[in-house]
Amino acid sequence: MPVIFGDHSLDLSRPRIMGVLNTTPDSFSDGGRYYQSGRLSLPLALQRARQMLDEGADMIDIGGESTRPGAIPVSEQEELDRVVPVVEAVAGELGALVSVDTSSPAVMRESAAAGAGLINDVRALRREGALEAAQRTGLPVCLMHMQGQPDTMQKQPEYRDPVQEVRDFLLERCEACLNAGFQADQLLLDPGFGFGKSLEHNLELLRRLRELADLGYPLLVGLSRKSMLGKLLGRDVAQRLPGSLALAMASVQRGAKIIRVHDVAATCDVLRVFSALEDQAGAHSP
Ligand code: 8Y4
Repeated sequence: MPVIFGDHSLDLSRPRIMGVLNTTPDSFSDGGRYYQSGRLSLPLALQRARQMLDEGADMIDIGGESTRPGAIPVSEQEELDRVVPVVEAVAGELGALVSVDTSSPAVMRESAAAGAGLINDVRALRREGALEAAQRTGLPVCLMHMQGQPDTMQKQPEYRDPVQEVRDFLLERCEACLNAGFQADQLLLDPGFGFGKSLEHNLELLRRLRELADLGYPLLVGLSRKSMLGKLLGRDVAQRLPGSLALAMASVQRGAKIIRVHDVAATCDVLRVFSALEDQAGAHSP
């Protein structure tokens, strides 16, 4: 099942890696990594993108808004200034498939013009004008579930049945997209691990991920280094790689097709082991 991402096509019959590239100065896990003298450095961001591609990333997710509680809100202009040059360079100079992590219609439009191949919206195109803007780009979109708003979503997350609520929400957003002119093969779904969910909610969503994979849309998951690992293991963000790899394996075994990660080389090994187990022949080459 090849999926068309702008100028790129990706076969999702085996799971793929999305490498995270944060252009925010205040991201929890890697904030400000590509800043020099208080300014985003395009060469540093490009170097990191190139490294992730060398390590086996199939696409690079570029974001300019931090969604962590307490993060400084970013203006649309600031987000454009951060994201669009990086999208243009990673897509243009490196020829890579770029996913743009944004909820802003202007960032969607300008990133598509700069060569992005996927819109990754943690708000599932609910912001004013986003549905229309995304549809007009012609690009596929990843629709993510989030309960509440970034600032307060982890205060008291509550569900009767998290899998049912996430499924109902995602299907409602699919319906809105189809009504706005998207084709079904342009939609990807994501349960939004950590976005308004307790540890138990996250674990149940992962345990029952197959129910979401069975909806028929490719499933994207982001579990890398997240606080569920902090809660489960009592480790800070720099010590979460083994836990992240366990979650990556668990998610692909339950049908996830794109894994959003910070640690590309290590996750690539996990996917190679998984694919070898799935395959009847081949796929064991180094
Ligand atoms: C440590 C590291 C602690 C990372 C928290 C985090 C997702 C996503 C994010 C996701 C999709 C994050 C943009 C949050 N998570 N997009 N974006 N799915 N589609 N937190 O799960 O990585 S940012």
